Amino acid sequence: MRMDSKLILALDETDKDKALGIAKQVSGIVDAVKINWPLILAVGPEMINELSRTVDVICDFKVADIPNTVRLIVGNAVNRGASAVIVHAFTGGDSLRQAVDTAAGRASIFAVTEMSHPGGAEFTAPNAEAMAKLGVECGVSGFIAPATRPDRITAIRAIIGDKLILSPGVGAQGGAAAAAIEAGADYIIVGRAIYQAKDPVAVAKKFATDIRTAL
Ligand code: 3DU
Repeated sequence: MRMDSKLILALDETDKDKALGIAKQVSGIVDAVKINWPLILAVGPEMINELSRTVDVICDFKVADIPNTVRLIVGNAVNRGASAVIVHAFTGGDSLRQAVDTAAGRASIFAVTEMSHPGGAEFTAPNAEAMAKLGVECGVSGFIAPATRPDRITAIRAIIGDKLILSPGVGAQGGAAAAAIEAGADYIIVGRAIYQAKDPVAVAKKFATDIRTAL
């Protein structure tokens, strides 16, 4: 995954033509496109193949299952062209290791520590540090940490050394790109603020500028 703008588009648009159009428009600005169940369920898993021909695709499947099912999900996503897959860390070391082994250098595995919405403070936040430690032991490439609580990005950074932090929660959820970068995030994930904008290119450029300025 390249590291130019450090901006990742969360493409939760469920109309196929609109989704492909926005991805094409911003593909020169963002470093990757993250896709999630809304787009996969509305359009189909071939979106992974299609998008990955022109841009790095992160499959945000938040995989949370037994190792065998993790293997099947991660393997299918990677075979379709995913550059990275997001998994939950709370499933434990065997499932996390299985994700890393299945990706086997062909793709990155990012583990969710603490979720960005208010409910993320209930169960994920109190366990985030332990999940980050486990993720490091299991060899994941990086972590998902909340831009809505920048201090928590800093707490995770203190545990994971130079592993990557991808940070959602900017824009529609109220977080700010600059604050997340200053707290230690490597990439900012932005969805609705870009794909629902009248001018997604202008908004993406603005976020890229915010990130560059904060570095
Ligand atoms: O709120 P936005 O529209 O910018 O989208 C954020 C995306 O990141 C969306 O796909 C959501 O499912 C994902 N995400 C979080 O927002 C928060 C997390 O803790 C993990 C993933």
